[in-house]
Amino acid sequence: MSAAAEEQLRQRKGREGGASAATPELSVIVPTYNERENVAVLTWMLHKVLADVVTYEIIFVDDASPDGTATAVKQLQDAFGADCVKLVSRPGKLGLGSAYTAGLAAASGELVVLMDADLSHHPKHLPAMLAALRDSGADIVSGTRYRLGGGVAGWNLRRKLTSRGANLLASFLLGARTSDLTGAYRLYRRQALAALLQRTASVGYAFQMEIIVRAQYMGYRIAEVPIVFVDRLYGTSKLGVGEYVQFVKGLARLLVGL
Ligand SMILES: Nc1nc2c(ncn2[C@@H]2O[C@H](COP(=O)(O)OP(=O)(O)OP(=O)(O)O)[C@@H](O)[C@H]2O)c(=O)[nH]1
Ligand SMILES: [Mg+2]
Repeated sequence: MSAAAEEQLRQRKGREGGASAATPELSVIVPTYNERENVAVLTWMLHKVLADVVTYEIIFVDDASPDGTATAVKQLQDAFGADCVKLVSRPGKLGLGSAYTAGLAAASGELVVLMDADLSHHPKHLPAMLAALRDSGADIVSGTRYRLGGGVAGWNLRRKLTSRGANLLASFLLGARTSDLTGAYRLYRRQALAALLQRTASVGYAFQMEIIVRAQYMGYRIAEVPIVFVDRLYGTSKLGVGEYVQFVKGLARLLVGL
């Protein structure tokens, strides 16, 4: 076992009065498609931030990335231990929604965070998100770019306006109380996420919107924590122009279907 994995195990045992920690408190689900350059940095950052705060596992859900992301994750398993870094390998690019479901099936934590691999979702926000869940008794903590203290770094004005406009339009039309409907950085109680994934059908940004609007309509308590979203440094976006069409379709479906 590596030194890092031993250290995590030691800290888990320390927090739990020596009991073995077979079940981590937190599962971090990270879908990946061509994120070879990002997975090691993300794993290291998560370890630095979480080791003293919570017991955790990281679950990468990789869709046969041609760049060899899965091989990079396997190297991380050697370094951090296969109980700390898990890999769910799927045969091809099957999309984000089903990646979250596959990740959840492999997760053992009572708390589950969904985050992107590209370092846009900084692990430093996790302690505040965990504290907000605990203190407020919420079922979901949504990272928000659109409350005081939150923001976006590295986007041009057009992308900022598009995102803000889409959020305001959707909030207005759907009566949403959450400020960031299209963000993907969220912490869930496991049962809430399982129930929501079962019912959510949209893809892309509309998926993030549907899940949080459904959560509100289903009566789940939602807290918000400001996050600063940083545009990806390495790799390329998987979102194209079709995303706008999907968003409008998803919005229309929610308007008639909720
Ligand atoms: N497993 C899996 N992961 C995916 C798929 N599509 C995207 N991802 C991952 O989902 C996360 C979000 O995708 P991004 O391409 O970063 O989308 P985005 O953040 O909206 O756009 P950019 O940051 O501008 O690239 C990243 O970790 C991707 O690697 C997919 O079909 N399958
Ligand atoms: Mg991204």
